[in-house]
Amino acid sequence: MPPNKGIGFCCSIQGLGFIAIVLIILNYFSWVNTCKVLPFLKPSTVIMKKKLPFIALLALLMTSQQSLVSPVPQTNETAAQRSPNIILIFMDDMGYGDLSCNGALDIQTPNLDRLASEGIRFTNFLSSQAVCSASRASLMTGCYANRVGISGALFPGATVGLAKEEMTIADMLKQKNYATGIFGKWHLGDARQFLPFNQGFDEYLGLPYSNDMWPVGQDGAPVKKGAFKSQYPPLPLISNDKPIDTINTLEDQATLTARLADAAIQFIKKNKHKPFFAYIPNPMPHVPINASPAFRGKSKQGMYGDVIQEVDYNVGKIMKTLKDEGLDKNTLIIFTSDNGPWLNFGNHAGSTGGFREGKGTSFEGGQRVPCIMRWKGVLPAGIVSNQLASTIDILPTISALTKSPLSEKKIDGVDLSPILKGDLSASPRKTFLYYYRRNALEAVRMENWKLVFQHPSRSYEMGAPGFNGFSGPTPENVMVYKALYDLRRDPGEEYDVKGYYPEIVAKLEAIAEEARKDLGDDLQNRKGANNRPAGSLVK
Ligand SMILES: [Ca+2]
Repeated sequence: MPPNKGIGFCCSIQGLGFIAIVLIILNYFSWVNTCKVLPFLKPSTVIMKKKLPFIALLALLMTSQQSLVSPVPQTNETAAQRSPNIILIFMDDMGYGDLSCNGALDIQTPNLDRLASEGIRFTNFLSSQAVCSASRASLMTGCYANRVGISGALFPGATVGLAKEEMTIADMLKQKNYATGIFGKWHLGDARQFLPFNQGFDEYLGLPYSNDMWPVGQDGAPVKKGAFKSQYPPLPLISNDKPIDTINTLEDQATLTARLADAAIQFIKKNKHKPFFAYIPNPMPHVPINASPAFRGKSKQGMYGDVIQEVDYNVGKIMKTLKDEGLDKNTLIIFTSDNGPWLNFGNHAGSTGGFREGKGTSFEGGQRVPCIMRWKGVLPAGIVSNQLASTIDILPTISALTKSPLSEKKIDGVDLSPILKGDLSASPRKTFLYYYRRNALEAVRMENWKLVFQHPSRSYEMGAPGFNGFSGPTPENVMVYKALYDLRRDPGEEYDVKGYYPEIVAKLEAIAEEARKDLGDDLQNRKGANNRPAGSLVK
C-alpha cells in the first residue's frame, strides 16, 4: 500500500469520528433548545437514550458521504494515477551502436532489448554535451550545462561543483517525499559540499569522479612518481559522505558493475512501499574497463562486449526485482548514456553506430546516445520514436509524470509526455543547441537540419586508435568549417548543403543568435545574459 493511501485512510477515520461527535453534541443541544420552545416535549433521559443511536447513525452516514468526496484516492487506483517510481540508468561513454536493438554486432543485450520491446526506444536522443560532468549537470538539472556553470570533466580536488541552489531531479522528487538514492559515478564536484547528500539524495554509493582518475597507468600498474596521474589520490568508493573502500586495481574495477547494481536492488526492495528514485550512473564502460570473471570471454567482441553484457545482465536483475516485488507497473525505467564512445581506445571503446566522430565532439557520434523508457501498462510497448529529444528533457518529463513542481529558475528541457503517450508525430523538442568546451556554440539543430559553425574540434579521424586499454592520438584543434547537414539523408554529417538551403541557414542562424544572447558563445567572444555560476569553494 503506498503511504499516501495509508494516510488517506487514517485521516478519513479520524475525521469521521470527530464529525460524528460534533454532530451528536449539536443534535443534543438542538433537542434541548427545541424542548424549551415547545414545552410539551421533554428532554427526558429516556427520549435522549432512544434518540442518540439514531443521531449517531445519521452522523456516521453523513460523514461517510463526506469521505466519498475526499480528494485522496481510496480505491481502484491505477498504476498511472500513483506517483511512479523512477529508475534512471546512465551509462558512461556507451555508444549508440552498443545495444543489439540498435544494431550492435557480437554484443548480446537481451534484457535491454526486452526493455525496449516493452517500452519506447528513441533513435534521435542527444546527450546535452559529449563529456562527463557537463552531461551529468544537464541530466540532473534539465539545463544546458553552461546555464548552470559546469563544463568538461571535473578532476579530483576540483574547487567547483554543481551549485546547491540548483534543483536536481532528486531535489524535485523530494518535494513529493520520494526516497532517493544514487549508485554510481557522481562527477559534479568531489568536495563534501557538492556530494549527492547535498543535492537531494538520501543514499549514495559510488565514485566521486571518473574511474580513470586514479594513480594507475593504462597498463594497470601503479604509476611512477612524477607521472601525470601520480597527482591523483587512490580512487575512493564513497558511501554517503565517507570513503569506505578504494579501487586500486583492474580487478577492483571489475567489481563495480555488480556491486552498484546490488546496492540499487537493496534500495529498491527497502523502499518498495513508497515512491523511490534510483539513479544508477554506471562507471562502465568508461576506460579502464573490466568485467567480473563470470562474464569474461563471453561476448564475441572482447572485453568491451563482456562489460556491456554484464551491464545488460544487471539491468535484467533490476527488472526481475521489480517484477518479484510487484513494482513493474508502477515504475518508469529510463536507460541512456552520458556521451558517445571514446574512440581512441579502439577495441576498448564502443560503437557510434556509424555517426561521425565520438566523445568530446559535437558531431552526432559524440552526442547521439541510446535511450529506452519503459513503464509497463502505462507507456505503449514496442514503439520507436525518431523525434528529437535530449537528456535535458528527462527532468521536466519526470516532473510532469510525478506532478512535481519545477524549479523557479529557467530550465531548457521540454516535457516528452506527448511522445510517451504514443503520439509518434508529437515533437515537443524543435531545436537543440550543441554547446561544448567551456561555452562554445559549435552547432544548432532544428528538426533534421544541423548547422555546424567553424570551430576547433577533437578528431578521431587522423589516425588509428589505441588497443587493449592503451589510447591512440586525439588532436584537439582540428578546424571544422561551417556546414549545413540534412541528418535525414546524411546522418553521418558528410556533405555540406548550405548552398542549397539559404532560408534554412537563416532560420538556424536566428536560433543561434537567440542562444548567444541568452547563454553566450566563446567562439564569438559573447557573454550570455542568463548563465548561472557553478558552486565554488573559493569565496
Ligand atoms: Ca562519459
